[in-house]
Amino acid sequence: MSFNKPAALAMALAAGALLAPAAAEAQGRLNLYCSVQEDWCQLMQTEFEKATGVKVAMTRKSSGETYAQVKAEKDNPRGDVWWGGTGDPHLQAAEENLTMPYESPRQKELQDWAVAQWKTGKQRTIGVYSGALGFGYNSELLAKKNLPEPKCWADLIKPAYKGEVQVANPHSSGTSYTMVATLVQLLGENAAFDYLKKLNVNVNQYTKSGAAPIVAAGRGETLIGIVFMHDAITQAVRNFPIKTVAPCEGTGYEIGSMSIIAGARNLESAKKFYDWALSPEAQALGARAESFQLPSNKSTPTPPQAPKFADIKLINYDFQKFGSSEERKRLLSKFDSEIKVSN
Ligand code: S7P
Repeated sequence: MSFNKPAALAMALAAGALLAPAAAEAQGRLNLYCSVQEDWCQLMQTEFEKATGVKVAMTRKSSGETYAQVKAEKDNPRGDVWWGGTGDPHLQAAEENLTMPYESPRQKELQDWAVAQWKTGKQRTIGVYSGALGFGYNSELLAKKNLPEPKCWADLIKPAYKGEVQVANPHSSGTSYTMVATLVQLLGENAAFDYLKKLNVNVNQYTKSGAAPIVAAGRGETLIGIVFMHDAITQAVRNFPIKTVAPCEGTGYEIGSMSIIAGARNLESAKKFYDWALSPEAQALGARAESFQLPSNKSTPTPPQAPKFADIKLINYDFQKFGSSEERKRLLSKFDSEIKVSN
């Protein structure tokens, strides 16, 4: 069968007219994997849509869970950008080439620690915020139970707090992996695992999400939650009776990160989001969502509620080592074999 020229042209134009809007739409989409708190994820989604017109499908999961999803989807990537969550699993994804190198024009606006993360991660991940690990407790419950105020990591394994502590599972949660890595760096590996065994006696539940224990503490469902300090502050700001503690021995911290997923189907939108997420305007959304980390763009005001890093004894967290695939896998499997998590 053959077409005459004008008819073929008309058909081609009609087909083009039908296809063009779909192609334009596809360019304006983004599949966002988000690992901070739901409120902040939703705000990032709606504000990015408003700023750019790009339509965002957002999925919120904890850091370890998102890492596992990106890995599982390696041969058929469904996500474009992974934004937020602790830096260690982002570094592991970078090492495993699950994410791709990118240099944002906004890089020069960032704090050194954010750029250091980019260098450690073979240019495949960058720091978007930072936060210190600690714990929080319900002050009303503490008074009711007539218990002393916990101030140190050493306090959390005392018999007085049996069944009173909640923390997340380090497989799913970046917060909890940060705790394991922090204790190893603070105490040495043998002493850290002895500590975790003793802590296990006091733990009433290992949650999936890192911030869940402090939400539970706010509602009186547990006395103590081991979390990032900014997550405890969020509950206090929401008028729950939560006191935030910077452990007396010292503590670790996170560089919350962002990565573009290798093979992203919406690469242009992914880069647009990445650049936007590093801007002072986008980073100020954290405080609007009552998330009080330190932002990585030097021009983003640090929320007044954010924990003061100068007042916290921070360890020199080795991101290279504890973000490496080998070390993360080794510590998690040691946690499984030595700490018998029953829930
Ligand atoms: O709430 C914010 C935050 O603490 O959550 C992130 C965390 O990785 C997500 O929770 P998981 O512990 O469940 O992975 C942190 O990066 C962030 O500061």
